[in-house]
Amino acid sequence: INLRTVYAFAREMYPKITTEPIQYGTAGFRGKAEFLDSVMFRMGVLATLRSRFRGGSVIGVMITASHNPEPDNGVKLIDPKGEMLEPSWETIATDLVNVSDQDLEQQVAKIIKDNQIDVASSSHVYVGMDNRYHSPRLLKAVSDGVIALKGNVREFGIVTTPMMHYFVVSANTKEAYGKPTEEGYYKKLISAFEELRDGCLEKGNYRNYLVFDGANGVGARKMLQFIKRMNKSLDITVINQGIGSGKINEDCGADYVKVQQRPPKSMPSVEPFTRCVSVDGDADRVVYFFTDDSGQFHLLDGDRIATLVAGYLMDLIKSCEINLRLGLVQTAYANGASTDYIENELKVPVSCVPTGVKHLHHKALEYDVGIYFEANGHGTIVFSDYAKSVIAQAVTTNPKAKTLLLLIDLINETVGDAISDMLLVETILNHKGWDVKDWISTYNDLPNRQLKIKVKDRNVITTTDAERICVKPVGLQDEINMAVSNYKRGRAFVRPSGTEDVVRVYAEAATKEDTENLSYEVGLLVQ
Ligand code: 16G
Ligand code: ZN
Repeated sequence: INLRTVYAFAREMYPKITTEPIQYGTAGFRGKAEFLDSVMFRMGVLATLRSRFRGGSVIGVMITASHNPEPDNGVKLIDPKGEMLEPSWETIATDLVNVSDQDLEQQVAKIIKDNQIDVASSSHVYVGMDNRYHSPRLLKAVSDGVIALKGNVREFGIVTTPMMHYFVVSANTKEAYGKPTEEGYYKKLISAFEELRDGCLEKGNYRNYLVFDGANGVGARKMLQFIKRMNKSLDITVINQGIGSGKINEDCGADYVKVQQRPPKSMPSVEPFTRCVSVDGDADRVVYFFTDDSGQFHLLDGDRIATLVAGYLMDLIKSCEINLRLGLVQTAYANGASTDYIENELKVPVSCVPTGVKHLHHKALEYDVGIYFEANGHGTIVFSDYAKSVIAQAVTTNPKAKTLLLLIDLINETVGDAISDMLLVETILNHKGWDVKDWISTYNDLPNRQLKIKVKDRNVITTTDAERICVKPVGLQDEINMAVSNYKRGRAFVRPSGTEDVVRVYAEAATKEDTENLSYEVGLLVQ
C-alpha cells in the first residue's frame, strides 16, 4: 500500500478544516456534521487497520449522533464480537483524527508499526448510518477511507445501531448468530417473538395495541418493516416516522420523553393507559410511557424494564429447575426505589458501574445471566456460554426451558436494541397478562430531577465509586452530603458529562418539591 496515495486523497477530498481537538468519547466522535468529513475518512482508514490487526475479522462503523439534534452527527467503531472499540484503540483513534493533513501519512505508518499490522492481509469493514441528511455524505467518506487502504467495505445503508452490531457478530461467527443481512435480522427477532406469543395475542389485562414513537429516526423506518413482516402479532401505530417536517429527536423520542417527563409533542389522543413506546434516533434506547384517566403522564424507563425482566427471568429459571447466577447492573442514575425493589423484593444482586454501555456490558458478563440497563433505556441481557448450555440441556427434560431458549434468540445480546427490548417487554407483559397499571404498581419511583450546569472546565470534577462520590474539587462532596442530609430519602451526585461540555446533576427525594430544592441546591454548589 502506498501511503502517499492515502495522504493525497485525504488532502484533496477530505481536508481537515478545523484544529479544534476532538475526542473519542463514550459514544465515539460526535459533533456538527460539517466538521466531520475528515474524521469519517480517517475512521474508515482506522477500521481497515483494526480489521487487519484482528486477523481480518469484520469491524463495524456506525454513523449516527443517536439522540443528539439533527445538525449533529457522529461515528463509532464496533469490534469483532459486537462490543465497543477496545479502549487502547480509542486513544489511537483520537490521535489519528487530530493530526494535521500533513502528518496523516506518518501517523498511519506509526499505527501500522506500533501494532505490527500486516498491510497486505485482508480487511473487512461494514458501514451503516442513521437517516440524518448528511449521513450518506459521511458514509462515503468512511468507505473512501477503507478503499484508500485497499480494504473491503460493505455498505448497509440506513440501519439502526444495534442492527450494525448484529451484522458484525453474525459475520464473525459464521452466521451461527443469524444471517448478516437486514432480512436475517428481522427473521431472527420475529420468529422468536411469534413463537413466544404462541398464537395468544391478548391475555388477562394485556392488550395487543401500542403506539410507537420513532423519534423521526431510523427506528421508525425499521418498525414499519417489522410490521410488514409480522403476522399481526402486534397492533402498532407508528408516530414520528420521519416523514414531513419533523426533525430527528426534536420534541420526541426516548431522550425527550425521559428527560422532559412528558409525551412527544405530536402525541395523538389515545385511550388512557394505552402503552406507548419511544426510541431514540438510532434505536438503541427505549422507554415506555402512558397517560392515566386523569391525564397524568407516567414513565416506565430503563429501570422499570430491568426490574420487569429480572423478575420474569428469575421466576422462569426457577421453574425450569436450573441453577444460574442472575445479576443486574445499574448506574448511579437508577432510581433508588428500583434498586430497593431489586435487592429487597426480587432478591437479585445489583451492582453499580459508571455511565456508558461498555462499563455495564463488561460487568454483566460476570453473571450467568447478566441484565443491564441505564435509566435512559439503553440495555440488554447477556447469557454466558455456560448458561446457554445449561438451558439447552434443560429443554430435553422441561418444556419451559424452551421459552428461555427463544428469549435468547429474541434478545440482541451484542448491545441495547430498542426494538428487540420492546419485543421482550411485550412478551413478558403478554405472558404475565399485565397492562401498564400492573407493571407500574410493582414499586413507586422516587421523584427525580436532572440538571445541566455550564462550567468553565467540567474536568475539574472527578468522581469515584461509580460516579456516586465526588473526589475533586476537595470539599464539594461534604457540601453535597450536607444538602442531601436535609431531605427524606435524598440522594444526589454530580459528574462531568462524557458527551457534552456540561456537568450533570442528579437528585432524588421523597417528594417532588424536595427533589426540585435538592437539585437546585446541589446545582449551586457546582457553579
Ligand atoms: C453515551 C452512552 C450512554 C450514556 C450517555 C451518557 C454508549 C453507547 N452511549 O450516549 O450509554 O448514557 O453517553 O452521556 O455508551 P453523558 O456522559 O453526557 O451523561
Ligand atoms: Zn442511541
